[in-house]
Amino acid sequence: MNLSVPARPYDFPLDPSRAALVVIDMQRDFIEPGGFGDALGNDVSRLTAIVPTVAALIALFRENGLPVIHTREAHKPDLSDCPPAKRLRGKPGLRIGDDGAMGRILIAGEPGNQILAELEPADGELAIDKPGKGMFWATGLHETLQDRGITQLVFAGVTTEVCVQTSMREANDRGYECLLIEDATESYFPEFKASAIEMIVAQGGIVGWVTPLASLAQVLSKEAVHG
Ligand code: TIU
Repeated sequence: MNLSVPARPYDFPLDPSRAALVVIDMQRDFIEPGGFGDALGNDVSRLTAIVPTVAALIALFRENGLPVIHTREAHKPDLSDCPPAKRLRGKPGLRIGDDGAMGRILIAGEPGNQILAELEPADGELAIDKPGKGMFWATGLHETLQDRGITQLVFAGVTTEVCVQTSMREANDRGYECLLIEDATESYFPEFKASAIEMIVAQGGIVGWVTPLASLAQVLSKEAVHG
């Protein structure tokens, strides 16, 4: 049964039996002071501020028995999955694989690569390492979602215009309906977040739908109460 979630550019027809939440890259290196994002000169406080909202969104899915998927932007320690075109774009000393304040930058298993403790994946939840900006590139995630009958993806995480938007666009091309929770995503650049949201909902929802957590929570909480 579809539930109508108030959203832009029009109501999102949520089918809880086919939906999953995807939390993109809420990892220490992008969000915590002293991490990679901070070292690049970004204001990480903008990203830290959404953590309670992302936690509430995850809790909403868990309470409703709906799947939650987590991603990390992570490369293998030997960098065999990091093309030079990606690695060499960074500043020397602050490149992927270099030693940072929280271990090697964007390398799987390093302290900075961990998802924030407050948002830790629960037992049984899928947590995938992705070497690209998008969550489908070199991850096998599409096949996993198809096996589970998932056709709708609700998005949260960072950053809005980079890994979140790329993942939504990749999802579009694979046939998923995408809903972005606007207060559970953030960018280091407020104007980029605002532009990304407008790009997503433009032209009748060319990339997908956007709504605040409260709109989704109101609909899903009613569903949890009334079944
Ligand atoms: N996760 C993600 O968005 N990776 C980035 O590198 N984002 C930036 O905005 N730099």
